[in-house]
Amino acid sequence: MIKPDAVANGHIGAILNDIIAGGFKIVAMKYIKLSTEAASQFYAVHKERPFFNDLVSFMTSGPIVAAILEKENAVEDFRKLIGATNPAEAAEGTIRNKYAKSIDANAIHGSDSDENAEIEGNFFFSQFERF
Ligand code: DGI
Repeated sequence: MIKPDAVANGHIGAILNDIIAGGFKIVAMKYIKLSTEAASQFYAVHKERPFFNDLVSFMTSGPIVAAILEKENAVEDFRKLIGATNPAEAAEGTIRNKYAKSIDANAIHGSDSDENAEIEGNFFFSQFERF
């Protein structure tokens, strides 16, 4: 997901360029705005955390780009490409280092396992939306 801050700041094109240059193939993509219910479901794993309400209101504050990406070793390589959750700790040249401003508005989301990539892909896309 390209998050609302990165969309609002005009970084969709630059981020997609970095993703494609990183060797990822776009299998599915859409431009949507999450409802409170959808964002709460997507981040349900964090529902007991103190930042949950802020996270949900941020994720529903504007449109996002959701995509399914394909690559050998995709999960690990994508997390390397996006950098640490906190942009202040994200390595030079990573997407969060270049385009994120804070830990809550951190520009991009990447799945943290193959299993979650499957679950999150199914959250956004039907079988007819993947190529
Ligand atoms: O997989 P990540 O997005 O890198 O990180 P995550 O799954 O641990 O957390 C999901 C999102 O929740 C993260 O992108 C930003 C937010 N978050 C995580 N930890 C904190 C946080 N937000 C705040 N304000 N404080 C945190 O400690």
